[in-house]
Amino acid sequence: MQIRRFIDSHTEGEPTRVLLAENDAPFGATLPELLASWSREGQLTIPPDMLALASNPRAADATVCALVCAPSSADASCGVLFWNAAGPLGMCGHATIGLARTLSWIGRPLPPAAKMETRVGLVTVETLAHGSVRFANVASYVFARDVEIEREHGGVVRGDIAWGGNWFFIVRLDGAPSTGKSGRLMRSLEEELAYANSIARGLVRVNLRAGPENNGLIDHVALIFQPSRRDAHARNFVLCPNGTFDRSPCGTGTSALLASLAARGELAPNARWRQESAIGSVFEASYVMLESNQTGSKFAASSVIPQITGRAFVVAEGNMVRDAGDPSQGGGWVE
Ligand code: PYC
Repeated sequence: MQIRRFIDSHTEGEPTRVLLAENDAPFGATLPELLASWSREGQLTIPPDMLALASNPRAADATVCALVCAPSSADASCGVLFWNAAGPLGMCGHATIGLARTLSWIGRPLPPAAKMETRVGLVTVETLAHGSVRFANVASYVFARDVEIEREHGGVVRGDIAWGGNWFFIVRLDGAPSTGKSGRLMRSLEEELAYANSIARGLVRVNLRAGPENNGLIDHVALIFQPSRRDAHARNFVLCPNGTFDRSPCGTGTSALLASLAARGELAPNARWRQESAIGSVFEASYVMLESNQTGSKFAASSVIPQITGRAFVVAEGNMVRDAGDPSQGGGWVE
């Protein structure tokens, strides 16, 4: 697959790069066809030249690519595959918002209550005024509560493992009732990055796995703090598998937190939750309980459907240039 056209946006500070075929059309392959062609022995691997589109020197290192393709389901408007420099993501909330905004910007707005097919399920997307987009995420749930992990270099942290379209290890540092401790504010980005990394390495060391989705890989860490804004309920710092932190409040991370709050009886269905990000931007969120007729063996009894609203802004568009002499074209810098 040759990628030329790209459109860059940011959602509450976090970059998205939308990849389209010629004439701004979706790529012709359906999402399952694309997944099959990029999978070996059931393992999805993003080709190196595609990973290269989400990393230095072609993109900011926090970039998530959103490749738009044909849906396989009749009730979906498009399919989308998300990845960052480290590999495929399941869902990506900020990039869903960025994609919807980008499609409006190129004159191909999604229909009202459009369904988008992702590799982990259908999401429903609503384009609102002033750059805002709302989406209803895939069913989100808590896999395990109060799991203790030894951090790299020592010290034990306790967290919930929850699915929000990616797997998260959620560490509450906000002094919520469930922790019984007084909370704290976020420290510097460098300190929280080091702290989150020590937890991520602790998870890898014990090879802790979650439920069946995405092979149970717990590849995101969400630290939850007291908010710095009076109009937010909590602030987060989300470490992504590419080693960067999410500048937005993280759509899938907020979804996982909502599932945890719901499971702990700390947030009622339909109650408003304002999630502040590491850089101070905000998503507005709420959840409904998953209707019982949607409950299958795949979902825990207390699954929720999170609904998240944020703003995205298009910042650049262009064409990728391939130079056969460029040592970085296959990803990274290859001597
Ligand atoms: O918004 O879900 C999200 C997300 C995941 C990784 C980066 N952003």
